[in-house]
Amino acid sequence: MIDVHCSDEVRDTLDASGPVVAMESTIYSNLGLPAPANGEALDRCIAAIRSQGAVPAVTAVLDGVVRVGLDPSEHERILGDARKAAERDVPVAVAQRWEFGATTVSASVAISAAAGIPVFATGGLGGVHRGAELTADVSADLDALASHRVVTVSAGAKAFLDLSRTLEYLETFGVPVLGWQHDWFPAFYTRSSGLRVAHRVETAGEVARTFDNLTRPASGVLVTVPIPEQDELDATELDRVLDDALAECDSVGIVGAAVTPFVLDRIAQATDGRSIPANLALAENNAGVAAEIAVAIAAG
Ligand code: PSU
Ligand code: MN
Repeated sequence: MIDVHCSDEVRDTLDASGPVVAMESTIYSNLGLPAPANGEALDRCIAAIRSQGAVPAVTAVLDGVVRVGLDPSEHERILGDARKAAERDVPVAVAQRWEFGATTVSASVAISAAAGIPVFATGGLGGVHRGAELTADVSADLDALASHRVVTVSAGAKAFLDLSRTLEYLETFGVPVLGWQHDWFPAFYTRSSGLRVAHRVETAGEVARTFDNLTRPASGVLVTVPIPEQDELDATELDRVLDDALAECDSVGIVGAAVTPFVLDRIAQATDGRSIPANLALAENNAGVAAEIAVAIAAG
C-alpha cells in the first residue's frame, strides 16, 4: 500500500488527535491558477487554516515521495510545472519518481485517508462532464469521495460540469452532500446552481457528527460552501463564457484530463482575469470552513 511521508508538525498534531486540514496541489500549480495568483492562493489558504487553530497539510508527490505537509521553503516547487496526478496516477508517480506530481481532489482525498487526516479543503470538485452520456468523462474525484473516509469541503463542483448529474452520482454512491449555511448546490464562481442540496447544515458540529455516523467503513462527506457574496461573478455572463469555452474544447479536440486546465484558462481570459480573484476568495473561504470542521472533529 501507499507510503505517505508526513511533516513533523502534521505527524505530531495527528498523534495528539489535533486538527489538520489536507490541501491539494493542482490548483496552485501551472495546471490551476496563473502566477502570481497561485502563490497568493496558497498563502491565503494556509493562513485561513492556521487562523482557526488547525494545521495545514499540502499534499504532493515530490521526487517520487508522497508528501503531506510541506516546509514553506518547498512551496516554490508546487507553484511550478506539474504533472497532474489523480488518484490512479499516484502509484505511478511514486514508481517513476516524478519530480512534481500535482494532486487533484481524488489523489488528495486518497492521501488524506492514508495519512489519517479527516478533512480536506479544495476549490471546486471535478464531476460529471456535460456530454458524459457519450464521452463517459466522470471525474475520479466522485469515486474518491465515495471510497475514502474524508470530509471534502468545496465550493460545489466546477460550473462547466453537468451539475445535476454530478449530484445524482453522489446520491447513488452514498455520499452525503451538506450545504454549508445554504440550501443550494453552489456553482463555484456563483452561489447557486439552482439545484438544491440534500441537506443544509449550520455548524461544524453537525458535520462532525455526520462524519462520526457514516454507515460505510470507507466513504466520505461533501460539504459545499458558496463563494462569499461580494466575490461572486455574474451568472449570465459566466454561462456565455462557459458555453464558448466548451465549444472551443470540442472543436480543438481537447479531451480527458486536459479539459479542466484548458477550460479554466479560457474562463480567466474571457472574464479579463476576474475569475481569478473569485477563485482565490472561494478557496480561502473553504479552507477556513474546513479548519472549523477539523477543530470540531478533533474536539469530538
Ligand atoms: N478546480 C479549479 N482548478 C483546478 C481543479 C479544480 O478551480 O485545477 C482541479 C482539481 O484538482 C480537480 C481536478 O480535482 O481539477 C479535476 O480534474 P478532472 O476533471 O480531470 O478529474
Ligand atoms: Mn475527466
